[in-house]
Amino acid sequence: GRKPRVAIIFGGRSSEHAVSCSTAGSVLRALDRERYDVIPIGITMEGRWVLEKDEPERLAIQTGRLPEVDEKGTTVVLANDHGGELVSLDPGSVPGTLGEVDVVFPLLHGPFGEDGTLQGLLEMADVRYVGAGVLASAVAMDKHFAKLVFQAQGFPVVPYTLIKPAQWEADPAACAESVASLGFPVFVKPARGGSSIGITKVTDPADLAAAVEKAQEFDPKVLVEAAVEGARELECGVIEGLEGGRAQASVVAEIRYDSEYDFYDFEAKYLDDETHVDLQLPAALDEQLTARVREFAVTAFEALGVEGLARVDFFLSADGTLLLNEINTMPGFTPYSMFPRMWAASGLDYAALCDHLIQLALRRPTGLR
Ligand code: G1L
Repeated sequence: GRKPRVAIIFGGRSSEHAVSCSTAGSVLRALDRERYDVIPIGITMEGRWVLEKDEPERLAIQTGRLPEVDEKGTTVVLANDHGGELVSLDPGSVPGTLGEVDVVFPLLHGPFGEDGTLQGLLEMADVRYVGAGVLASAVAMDKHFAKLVFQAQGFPVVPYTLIKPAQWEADPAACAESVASLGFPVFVKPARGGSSIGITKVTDPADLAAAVEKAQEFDPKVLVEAAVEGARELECGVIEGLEGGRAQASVVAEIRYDSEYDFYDFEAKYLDDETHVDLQLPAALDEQLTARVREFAVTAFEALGVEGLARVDFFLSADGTLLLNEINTMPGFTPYSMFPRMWAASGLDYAALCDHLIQLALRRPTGLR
């Protein structure tokens, strides 16, 4: 038969537009054209869907230039494999015809992409897609709801308090008091945000208000988390098995920070020339602890009902307790990002990883599952 048609969707109305474009460049480069017909679809900063040229090089991040979806591209419409039209997001223009798409590889960050909205659109249109479904995407995206679900399922999490905009406005002193009960330092975070944007470590209570207001620029809902003293930060990659077997865990990695960086923030990740993080791959852990982390990662993946892939992040406290910090259903996905690197170290290289994810998506039924 014909080759499966894979639509890579990237860009989007997000602060991480350029990261998404560059990730799409890597995925485009990795896909075997003997096996797949590849359709690159960009979403412009304004939200228009356009057909992009298949030029991975153009999408790479180069010094002095951030890649971006071409505003002048032809508006596109997707169709599912039985002729149904997905959506015309730009009703004013005459769309180009794309034909059928067998599977979508969504490379979008933040609101309208990572949070389950694109997944919902694809579900309604009967189009298969790579990665987590609506519910798992939405829950994983919202650090507050993720914690509620983790706690309800008995996973230990880092103590936290939530600050909603109305509470902050009505009684900042009460909010500060509930934060103080966590003990300082704390991390102040937008509840729904990727890549550590808007996060501040607060050591002095006097700096709390500024940190909350900064986080509120990215999300009205703000989460304040205790800093776990002496904790090590561990990550594990999980992918669904091909033959319906249990999900698989990658080797475990540890992240350590240069003293001037308190956490793996956006700047440390993407903007600085030098690396301020020390990644240990595999992490120096004994066999038993490694096994515990991997087992825990798979259990958490299954408990949240994630499909496809996720990066599961932990804290290992000084007394040996493993705390579940985050499940990221759309982890950094360039060949240099943690998730692909953990899988490469586990014997699955970037191209094989992309291929595995597409095969999983192609085999997945549409509708309730
Ligand atoms: F489709 C997958 F595999 F589920 C997927 C989708 C998106 C994996 C990883 C990502 N990651 C990203 O899109 C990003 C973090 C690079 C955003 Cl720009």
